[in-house]
Amino acid sequence: MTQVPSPQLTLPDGVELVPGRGGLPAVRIDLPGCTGEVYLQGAHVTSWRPAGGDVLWVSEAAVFRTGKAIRGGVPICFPWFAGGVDGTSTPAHGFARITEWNLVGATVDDRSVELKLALTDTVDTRAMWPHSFAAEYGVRMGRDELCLTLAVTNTGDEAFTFEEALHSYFAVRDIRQVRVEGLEGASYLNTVPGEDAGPHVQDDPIGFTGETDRTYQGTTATAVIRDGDRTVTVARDGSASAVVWNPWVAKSAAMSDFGDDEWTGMLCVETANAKADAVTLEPGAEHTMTARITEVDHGQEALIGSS
Ligand code: TA6
Repeated sequence: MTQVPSPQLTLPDGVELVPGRGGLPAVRIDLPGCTGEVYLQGAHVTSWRPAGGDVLWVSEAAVFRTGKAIRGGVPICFPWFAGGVDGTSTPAHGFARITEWNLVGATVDDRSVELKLALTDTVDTRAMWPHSFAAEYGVRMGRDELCLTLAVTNTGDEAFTFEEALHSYFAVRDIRQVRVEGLEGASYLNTVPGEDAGPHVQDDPIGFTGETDRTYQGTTATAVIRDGDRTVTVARDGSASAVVWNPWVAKSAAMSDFGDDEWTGMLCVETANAKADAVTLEPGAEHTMTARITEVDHGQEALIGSS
């Protein structure tokens, strides 16, 4: 069923609901300070362009089809991460990213747009995960920051435990030159097949010399992506896990919706509560997780400064 904004919802100037790629409904944002795009399927932010290029990365081979996760942007992983705590849950990363959310709010101020999208349990979701819930996703997009907030409420009469992740794909110039700072001292699990799972402690800033797939646990630290003269910052509230992923050569080639040579231009730094950091909600309780993403392009700043 193709969603339409809630009947009483009037979209402000600069915000329109359009047929996106593959005909999937998308909210297109065009403000003086930034442009962006959010698909109703998965409440999936696929673009945030505050000034120069897109801060987010989407594969050229991404498939835009009902029920297929979009390869890139910010997929919402809920109510489990990967295969879930026991590794057997399907679909991978939960059903939220392949289910259509309702657009329930859209407001614009002089600096940003705020969208509200909602997802509640259905007979289909209960068949996969037998719990009643209400999820609300806030997307605040402006020139200075992309702020994503996922609030989950237990609307049932029994406690439930869930995992969640804002699985952010960031565009980088060359992953081999990138460093991620801020997670030093944090413990992580290594999920690269065939490697020592750990736990390990992150001693230094993270560099990339091969497939990297790490779930940092018990850390609320801000991650800082150093990409040449660009800095992308991922600050987290209500999140105790951070996931860092680059598929490198072999895994990129093994994914049909990921170009074989695209691995050099992307990096996932995800805001999450996964594995040991899964969240338990009593009936009526709510949990909120927020990612606050900023980008500074020092080269662009210098250019503007010199003009
Ligand atoms: O977040 C890292 C990860 O769990 C990797 O192991 C890899 O599977 C990635 O997510 C992408 O998962 P997807 O289901 O979108 O192909």
